[in-house]
Amino acid sequence: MTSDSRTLVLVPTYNELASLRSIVARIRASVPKADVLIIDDASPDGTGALADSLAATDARVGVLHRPGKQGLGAAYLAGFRHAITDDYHVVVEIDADGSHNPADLPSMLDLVDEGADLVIGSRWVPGGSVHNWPAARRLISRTGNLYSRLMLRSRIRDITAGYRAYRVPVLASLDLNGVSSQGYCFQVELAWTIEKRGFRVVEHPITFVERTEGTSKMHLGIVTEALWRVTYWGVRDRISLRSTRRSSADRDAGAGR
Ligand SMILES: Nc1nc2c(ncn2[C@@H]2O[C@H](COP(=O)(O)OP(=O)(O)OP(=O)(O)O)[C@@H](O)[C@H]2O)c(=O)[nH]1
Ligand SMILES: [Mg+2]
Repeated sequence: MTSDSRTLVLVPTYNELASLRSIVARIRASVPKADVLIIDDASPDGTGALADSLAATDARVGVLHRPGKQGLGAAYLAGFRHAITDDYHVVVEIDADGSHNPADLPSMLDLVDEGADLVIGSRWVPGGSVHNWPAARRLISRTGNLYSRLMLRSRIRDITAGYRAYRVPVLASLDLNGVSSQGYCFQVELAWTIEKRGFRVVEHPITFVERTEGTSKMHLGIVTEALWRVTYWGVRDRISLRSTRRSSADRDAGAGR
């Protein structure tokens, strides 16, 4: 049984006029009891106006207009605050470009019902796949995930994935004001923080389909942000682990004297 009630599906948009109507219809069909919040950063192509018209004809659809493009991370943080304030049980992240199939949502929500704190729609676990990605894009994703896993000592296979369901009280327990990364790195930071806190992270295999409409907002800055932040966190954790070990060894030696 899927409890899609008290679920808020966040759909961040920047210039997604071509795909927004279809993705919202597919989400509504897949999880009819869930609410949908479109978070638009003043898209110049009129996505915000389309979002308003979708909301005007469907009480389960709402729109959060933001004054300008501030990045995916900032858009999602605004959506999370909304989910916390309005007392939702589960909050979902999904791209507006059709890369994530809303038909996966009932299974992902079932996993939350069964006890997962974070469910990641994963391309890189058995059963998961990617359609229509050039070899270079696959390589970036696979290498970035492997590097993050090793640096952060994480068990998550697709830590950069943007298709997710979070248990809202878990998000509420985090210091969201302290989350500062933006693109893929925003996803890495949140998943890693949740995993480190000992919450239950489950990966659900999905087929990711490259967008066929609109243009990607991915750029080199997003990749370099992830690279330097993951490196910084990994090195910082190793240094603090080493100094913790050293001070407990000193303490033990002192006690043995
Ligand atoms: N509100 C808001 N949404 C954004 C922003 N940047 C990206 N998005 C949305 O975030 C989702 C993911 O962005 P994409 O451009 O598809 O990025 P991607 O999926 O990493 O890259 P591709 O695989 O090339 O499509 C889409 O729904 C975008 O419209 C932003 O600054 N603000
Ligand atoms: Mg995309």
